[in-house]
Amino acid sequence: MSGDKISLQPNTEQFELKTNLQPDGSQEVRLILRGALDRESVSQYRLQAIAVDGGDPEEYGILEIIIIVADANDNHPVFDQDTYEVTIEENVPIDPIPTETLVIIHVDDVNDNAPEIMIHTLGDSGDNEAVILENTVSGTFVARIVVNDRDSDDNGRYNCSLYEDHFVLDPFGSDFLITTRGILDREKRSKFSLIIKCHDYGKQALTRTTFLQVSIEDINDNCPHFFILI
Ligand SMILES: [Ca+2]
Ligand SMILES: [Ca+2]
Ligand SMILES: [Ca+2]
Ligand SMILES: [Ca+2]
Repeated sequence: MSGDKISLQPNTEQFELKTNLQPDGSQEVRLILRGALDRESVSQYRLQAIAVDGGDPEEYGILEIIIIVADANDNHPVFDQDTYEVTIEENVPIDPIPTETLVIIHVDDVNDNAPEIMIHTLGDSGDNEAVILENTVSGTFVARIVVNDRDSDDNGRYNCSLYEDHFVLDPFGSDFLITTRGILDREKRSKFSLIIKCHDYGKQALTRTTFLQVSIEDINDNCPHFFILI
């Protein structure tokens, strides 16, 4: 290749040819790598080293150069799905997720809320106090119990109970109603303190207890008695 002009085709940023004239007049040709290769961008280069002599007519020779870029483990793990779904329990701190992909996190419910109990009574007596007249029929409305449990599924399902012989608690839709059982006589007993207990159905069930004061209002149902002292 003495006296030849050698060029590389096509021109690339990555490669160039360097020629060194040897003592015997020949040229040593080296292919020099100028820039970093990225196999993920270009995995193969097809180049031609074209040598042209100085003759007339010019003669030329072509050397095909195929460069195959070997893989280096220079990438983070590649996700083979667009989205990943993982399940964690709520209330657990989430570690940073160390790569760029869409992660959908389903939060498993933990039973961390006890049922909340709200009592609605008639009149102005206040929510934890009901007033009913004595002698009203059995089944008279005393209070409506509204329960809310912020958890989901069984952790958020609930039931309530009431232990008091003179009153009964029944489901009413998702609420509960407290009504009288039998006829109440103020002259026998004028106040009741009802204990309402609600629990959820979580594996570790949570309960909440609240109280309702029921006052029995007097009506004039007793005639005066005469005591004759002899
Ligand atoms: Ca919860
Ligand atoms: Ca709950
Ligand atoms: Ca009475
Ligand atoms: Ca009375």
